[in-house]
Amino acid sequence: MSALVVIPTYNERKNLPVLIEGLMAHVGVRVLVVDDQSPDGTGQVADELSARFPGRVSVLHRTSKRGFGRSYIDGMTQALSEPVDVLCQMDADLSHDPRQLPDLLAATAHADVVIGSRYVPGGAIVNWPMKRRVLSRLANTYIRTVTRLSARDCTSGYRCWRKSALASLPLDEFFSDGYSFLVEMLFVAARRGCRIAEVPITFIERREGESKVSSAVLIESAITPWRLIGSPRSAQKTGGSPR
Ligand SMILES: Nc1nc2c(ncn2[C@@H]2O[C@H](COP(=O)(O)OP(=O)(O)OP(=O)(O)O)[C@@H](O)[C@H]2O)c(=O)[nH]1
Ligand SMILES: [Mg+2]
Repeated sequence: MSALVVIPTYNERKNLPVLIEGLMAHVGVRVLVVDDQSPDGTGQVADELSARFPGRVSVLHRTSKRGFGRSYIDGMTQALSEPVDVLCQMDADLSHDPRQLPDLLAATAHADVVIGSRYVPGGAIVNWPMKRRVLSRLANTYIRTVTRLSARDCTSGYRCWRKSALASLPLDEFFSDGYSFLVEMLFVAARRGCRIAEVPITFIERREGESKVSSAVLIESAITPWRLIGSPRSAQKTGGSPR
């Protein structure tokens, strides 16, 4: 099975080489780094990694407005033009362990979308303060209640998609950017009949660099579930698999 992992980066120069090395240990795995002109020079570090792993690591240097969701839209659009079976998403901050990627990839045999989940049996979170744990739990309960999504971890950014499932999403119509971009992807996928599975992961709090979660991102997250159920897309129930 071939896989392409799309990784958005903003100021991750210390984390990215460790992550890429971990991913390169897996046969058939390639990486597309999507950098937003990081002031700390992550883009250059990514170029160096691309030279070190030719044909396996490529870099998209974005020059338009910075954004997590926007980076994924551009990265996924480029990735969809590549001949791969599975497209993956993960953070660059080493919160998502590259050693767990094979578990997610294997689960795509029976699902269109596989979530690396903190909230299924076997899942765990390392080094998060109680406040952060409570916030994440509350966010997931809120999202699940409003949107009726059944996944336990709707905000996890560690995911693998069968190419056909990702290709069926109208990425250019997405309106959200922060965490809620992840929720929007899942919501639209569920409405389109994608089969969603979760496999346990151990999420580790970042040790290097800074979180980019802002109050604007949190406000967007509170509004997005309502916006999703009110949008015409929520009526789209095509049924069956998108393949
Ligand atoms: N290209 C790009 N990447 C971004 C942007 N904002 C965040 N990222 C990347 O998206 C990933 C997730 O961002 P984090 O800051 O770790 O946010 P988070 O994981 O939601 O929050 P924490 O749990 O606090 O770390 C990381 O790889 C970031 O470098 C952005 O504006 N552009
Ligand atoms: Mg993070």
